Amino acid sequence: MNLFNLQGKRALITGGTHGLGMAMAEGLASAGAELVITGTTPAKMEDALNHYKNQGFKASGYLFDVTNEVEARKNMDVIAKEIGDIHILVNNAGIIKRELAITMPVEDFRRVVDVDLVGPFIMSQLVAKQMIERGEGKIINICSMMSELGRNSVSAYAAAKGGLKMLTQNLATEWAKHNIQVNGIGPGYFATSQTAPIRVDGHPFNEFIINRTPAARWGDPEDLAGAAIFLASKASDFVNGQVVYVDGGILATIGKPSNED
Ligand code: GCO
Repeated sequence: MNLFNLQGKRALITGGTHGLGMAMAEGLASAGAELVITGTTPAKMEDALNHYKNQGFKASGYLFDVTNEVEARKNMDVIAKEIGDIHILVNNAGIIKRELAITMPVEDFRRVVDVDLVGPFIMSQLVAKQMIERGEGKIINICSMMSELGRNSVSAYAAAKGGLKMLTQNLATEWAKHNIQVNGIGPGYFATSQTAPIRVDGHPFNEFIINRTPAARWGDPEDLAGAAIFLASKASDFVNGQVVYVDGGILATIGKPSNED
């Protein structure tokens, strides 16, 4: 179990106020890590910090937009002074806009790429500076099924998440010599607020996903904790530039006709 112990480590989770970010943060904290959470909504941050503290986890929160380089740098300086070094960075904050490519406003496309791809670059660059000085660090980029597959209406998201997979490989290439591991987690279809609109009972997508997933269910956010702990811990010290897909088997299969068992 020592391999997975995160005692004495500090993990920063962007967008860790809810959803998958929160589930991964809880996983890391249960393995011993101290949490630093970023978000953009004060009320959500307050609820999240209460939620973490009620479970006995050590957590602090900072409000800033990861796409704003100046704000991100300022906050990272404050975090370094007030809290200390970050050992584990989870680039989790992300958005999706479901719009057909033919009519999608370019400004919507840009915003998705900004949050889902440029944000992780900004945060990785800021945190890697202290990781390089220390000679160790873990960066986990939250990728997606859309790092590998396309789907109607998610062109910006797929472009950004595909890019995030390649950013993962590139940062791993550049920083491995500093004993920094940069890996990704690619969640399959999970029950979160982001997928709520396509999960409602009777929505054709709900049935489609259950049929498309060999495990025949939506992922539960807690399903991600194991991969997060692994990639944040000593257990993965020679794993670099990989994306671990936690998808109930989706990427392993071509799928099946809806009338097949
Ligand atoms: C969609 C979904 C996905 C998920 C997830 C899949 O509309 O297809 O929202 O894109 O958010 O990232 O891995």
